[in-house]
Amino acid sequence: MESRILFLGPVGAGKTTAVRTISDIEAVDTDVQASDEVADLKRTTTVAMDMGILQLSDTERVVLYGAPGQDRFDFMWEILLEQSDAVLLVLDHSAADPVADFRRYHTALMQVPRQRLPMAVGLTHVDCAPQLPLSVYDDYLHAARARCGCMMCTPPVLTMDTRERSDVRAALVTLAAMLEVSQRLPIKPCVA
Ligand SMILES: Nc1nc2c(ncn2[C@@H]2O[C@H](COP(=O)(O)OP(=O)(O)OP(=O)(O)O)[C@@H](O)[C@H]2O)c(=O)[nH]1
Ligand SMILES: [Mg+2]
Repeated sequence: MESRILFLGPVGAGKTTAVRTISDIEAVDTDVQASDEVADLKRTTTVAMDMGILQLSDTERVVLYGAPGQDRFDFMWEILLEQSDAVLLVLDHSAADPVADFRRYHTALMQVPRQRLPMAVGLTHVDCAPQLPLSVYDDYLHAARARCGCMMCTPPVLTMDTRERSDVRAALVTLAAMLEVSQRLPIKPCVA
């Protein structure tokens, strides 16, 4: 059996790192030297996609896709979402306005055709913003839950350092459980 997970989120959140960290094969990436404002953040950036494979057993594997974070490549989202069974929204908690990033990506994901994909949020770089409590996302999540409490509209939020295999694995286990539930209990159309 094969499941396909997409890592999606802003530039520098850690999507390529996550795919590299957990993949059992050498991950394929399309990173190039960063230019413009991205170069201030990091050396390279993804321009098309990342791909890796996590082999769980002889018959079970997870195909891992990483999307590019730059807005100018956002046409890739829909192509990759079409190929995916579940999404991990990877957000940099130390970014200038991580709650706005959460709102922007979550709202966009709710609007794409395969909007009912199981989704979880992985907050990275928490170590870089020790002063910022994780409760900053509460108001947004409470408002989302008031509109619709289904597991896609109100996704579980985890912290992760994408350089750590155990953290990436924990996020994938969460998504695998959500996928299993969504396959056994078809999700009712939600109101959001
Ligand atoms: N301090 C810290 N660094 C992290 C953490 N997670 C990832 N990183 C680092 O942050 C950087 C993330 O870079 P990428 O993985 O290329 O980011 P990306 O999301 O693929 O970015 P684009 O392809 O440009 O959209 C890497 O240098 C990682 O080593 C974390 O939790 N804490
Ligand atoms: Mg990348």
